[in-house]
Amino acid sequence: MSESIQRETRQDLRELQSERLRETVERAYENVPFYRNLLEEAGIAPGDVGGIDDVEKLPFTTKEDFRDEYPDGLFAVDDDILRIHASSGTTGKPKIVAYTESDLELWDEVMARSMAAAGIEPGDTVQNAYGYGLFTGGLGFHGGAEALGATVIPSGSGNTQRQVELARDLESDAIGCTPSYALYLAETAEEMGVDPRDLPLSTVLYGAEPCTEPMREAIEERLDATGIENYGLSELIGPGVAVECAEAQDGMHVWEDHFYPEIVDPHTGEVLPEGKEGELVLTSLTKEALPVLRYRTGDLTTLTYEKCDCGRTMARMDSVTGRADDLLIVRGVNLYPSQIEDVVLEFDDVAPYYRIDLYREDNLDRLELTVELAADFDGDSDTLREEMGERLANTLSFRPDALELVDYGTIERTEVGKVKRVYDHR
Ligand code: DLL
Repeated sequence: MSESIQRETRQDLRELQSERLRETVERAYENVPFYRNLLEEAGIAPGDVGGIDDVEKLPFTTKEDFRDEYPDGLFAVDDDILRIHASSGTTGKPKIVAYTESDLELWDEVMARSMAAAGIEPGDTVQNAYGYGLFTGGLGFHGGAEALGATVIPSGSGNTQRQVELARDLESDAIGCTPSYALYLAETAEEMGVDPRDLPLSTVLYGAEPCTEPMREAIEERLDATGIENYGLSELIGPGVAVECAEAQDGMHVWEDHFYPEIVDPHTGEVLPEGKEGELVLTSLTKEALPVLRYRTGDLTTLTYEKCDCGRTMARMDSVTGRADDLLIVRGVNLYPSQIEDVVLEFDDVAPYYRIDLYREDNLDRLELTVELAADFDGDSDTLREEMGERLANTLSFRPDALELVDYGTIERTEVGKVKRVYDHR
C-alpha cells in the first residue's frame, strides 16, 4: 500500500482523502468539545462534509488554539495515549501533542517512507542527530529508520566530536539533523583533522529549520553527500509530513494520504491557486489522538500537483521561505530572513553563517547584518562589502544600515536545537 499509494491517480487519491476527511471530522466532532463548538459556530455538522472539496468550508485551527486548550483540550482520546511530545514556541506554553498506538505506527510508516524516498535502504546505517526527548525529531526519525530496516545510531544532538567519530567508525550512510548542524559537523570534523568529505555519509536528511538552496549546496559540497530536505511539525505528527525524493530533489512530496495540504492567503485565509505562495494549512486525515482540521502552520511555501520525475503523484511543497510571523518589517519594507540569506550566500567568499540584528533608534528601525568570511578568504573585504550591499539593494530594494564582514568562526554556532539568526532588539 505504502509504495503504490505514492503513485496513485489523483482521482483515486482524492477518493481516499474524501473518505478519511469524513471520518476525521466525525471523530473531532464527537470526541473533542473544542471542535464540536468550533464546527457548530461555523454552522457545520459532520454530515455536511461530503468529500475533500468540502475541506474549504471548515474553520481553521491555530497555534493559539493549542495554547488555549493546553495541555490536552484538543485530544480525542483519554486512555489510549501511548506517547506525548511537546513543541515549544518562542513564547507562551508549549504545544502538547499525543499519539495512540495507531498514530505511532502511522508515524513509523510515513518516516520509513520518507527515508526510502531519500534513497536510504534497509541495511543502511542511519545516524540520528536530531534531539531525543520532547522534541519530535529524535524519536520520529528513530522509529522510521527501524521500520525501514535500517540500523539506527541514536546519537541525538550535541557531542559533535563523537558524532564525527561515530560516522567515521560505524560507517554511517546517512545522517538526520538540522541543516545548520550538518555544517557544524563538517566544521568540527575539520578541526579534528578529519576531512568531512571523506566521511562515509552519502545522504544528509535535513529539516526542522529553513534551508535555502545555497545552504543546501554548502552542505552537499562540505560533506560530499546528497542533501535531502524533509518537513514536518509536532501539531500534525512531527517529521514525516513531506520529503524530497532522491531522484529529482525538486520539492517535498507531501504524504497526502495522511496530511491534506492547502495554501491560503495569510491575511484573508482565502485558498490560493496552485503555484501561488502563501501559508501552508494542513488537515490530518488519519490521526486518532489529535485530529487537526485546517491547521495554520505559519509556514510560507507553494504547492505543485505536477507529477514528479520520480513518478510520484502526490503534491510537492517548496522549501519554506519563511514563517508568516518571521516577516521583518524594517522601515516599512517587508523582508524575510531567507531572502537575505539567498543573496548573501551566493557570494563564494563568505561562509554560510550570518546574523541579523534589529534595533529601533529614534523611532526608526535599524537592521544590522553580520556575515562571516570564508575560511580561506584573502581578498579585499571592503570591496566585497560594497558588492554585497549593492546586490542586496538591487535584489531586495533594501540596504542594511550596517553590513559587517567578520572572520571565519566568529558567529556563534548552534550545537543543540534550532538555529537562531534573527535577533530583534526592538
Ligand atoms: O521541527 C519536526 C521536524 C523534525 C521536522 C525533524 C523535520 C525534521 P516542530 O519542533 O514542531 O517540529 O517545529 C515545526 O519547524 O512549522 C516549521 O516552521 C519548521 N520546519 C520544520 N521543517 C522545516 C523545513 C519539527 N524543512 C516547525 N524547512 C515548522 C523550514 C521547517 N522549516
